[in-house]
Amino acid sequence: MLALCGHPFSAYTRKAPIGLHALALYCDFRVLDAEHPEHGMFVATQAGPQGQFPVLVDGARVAFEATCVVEYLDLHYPGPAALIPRDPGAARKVRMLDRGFDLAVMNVMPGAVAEYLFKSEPRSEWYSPNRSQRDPDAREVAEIHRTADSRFPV
Ligand SMILES: N[C@@H](CCC(=O)N[C@@H](CS)C(=O)NCC(=O)O)C(=O)O
Repeated sequence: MLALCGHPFSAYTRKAPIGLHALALYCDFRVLDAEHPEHGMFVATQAGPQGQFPVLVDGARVAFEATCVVEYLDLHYPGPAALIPRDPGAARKVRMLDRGFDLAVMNVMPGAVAEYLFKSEPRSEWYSPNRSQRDPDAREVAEIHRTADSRFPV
């Protein structure tokens, strides 16, 4: 049985199910939260050096990195439509787009989310339930959007 460890508010966790849906695969969702510390412990200790999510669990095998989860599904559970083009040249273009979005856009957007949700505190404190909330810094958010737009104009 397939299981996906992640959190519904995590954009990368949202990316992995695109492959699951496209291939019509059922997957158990293991949410990382205070009520399921074993899920967080699994991700932190068994699934990649960074302990990040999403993580796909397939029996004894795990796949981490959202892109690799999609590739894993395409490889092991191929459907009628390929998730990654079979033609190597076309696949390269898709991978470049994927890397471009992840490394040029997705890496700056969490700053905007953090502005809305949290004070500008050290990362380790983002998850503190005792943090106080405030209005986002509009200048900071605008700067983040400008950066993302300039890197990947759409
Ligand atoms: N490069 C990773 C990034 C995953 C990522 O940043 N996950 C975030 C949640 S969206 C995370 O694990 N944050 C907690 C942490 O970094 O400790 C991927 O593509 O899956």
